[in-house]
Amino acid sequence: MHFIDSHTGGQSTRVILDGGPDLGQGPLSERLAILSSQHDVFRRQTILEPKCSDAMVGALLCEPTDPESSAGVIFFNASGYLGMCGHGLIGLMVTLNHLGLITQGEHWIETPVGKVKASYLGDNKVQIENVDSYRLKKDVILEVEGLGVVSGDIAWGGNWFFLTHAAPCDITPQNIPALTKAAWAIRKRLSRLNITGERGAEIDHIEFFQSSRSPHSDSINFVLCPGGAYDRSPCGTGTSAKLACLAADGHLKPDKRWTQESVIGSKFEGIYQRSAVASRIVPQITGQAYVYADGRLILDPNDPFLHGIK
Ligand code: PYC
Repeated sequence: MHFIDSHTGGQSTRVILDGGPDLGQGPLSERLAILSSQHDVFRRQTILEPKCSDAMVGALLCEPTDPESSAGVIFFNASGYLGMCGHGLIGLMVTLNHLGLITQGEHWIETPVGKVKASYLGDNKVQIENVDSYRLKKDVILEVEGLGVVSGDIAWGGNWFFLTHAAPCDITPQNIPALTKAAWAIRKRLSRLNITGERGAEIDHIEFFQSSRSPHSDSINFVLCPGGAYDRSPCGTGTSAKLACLAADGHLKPDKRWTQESVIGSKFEGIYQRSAVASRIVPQITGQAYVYADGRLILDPNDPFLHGIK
């Protein structure tokens, strides 16, 4: 299997270019259902240790259904599948440009949660127009062991997020273990209380915020991803969910720039327009990615960890 690795603001993406299972020609949501129900071994072989790491997001490149689209993609990680992935899409676009498969300008990329417009701007820079994003619930109150009362918003930005200012400590690289533990406790509490996104969807991303220490960004975040790894980037879908909350509260006007900084100091620029659907926004996220590896995965049937370390 030919793969290309890149990172977007420090968060890695492994694009698998060939060798994936036959998923048919249906919409990407249907192909994701086939991949997860019949070929999950593909995910485990390509993203779990020892071939990869918990923090990485995999991106299976697929033929699009519409000839007007440049590509289709299914995102996955060490614990399962993602509807959309902002940093991953930026990584995919830079990878496709690196391979000479796309040029500068606008492209449509098909994902399991809808078609996303992505523009390659040159100099490793990509702007994505994410799926419609919205806040589902404001000020959800939880009692969380070790943290006390926590209040946060539930929002959709291509994945489901619980966004809160209730970080137990400063959002700094030194505090990543404490932030991870606290975010995990919130996630477990949400699940125990059966607090979900729409149609019972699990809220599998927890996002802490605090005001920025620098004049070059508006806010710093820490995002816990579904498998327990933290997002090194400011999280494209998480920034979209944040913009949806800011818009719903009237704290950010359409077309006004928001700079989101990650716990390791990388940045995404976000702006939004109002969607045609009431109470929803169309977020645009801009970031940069860098390709750092081009290789082949070898699947040796004698390898005792061929299917990854669970
Ligand atoms: O950038 O949307 C994102 C993302 C989701 C999980 C990791 N990164």
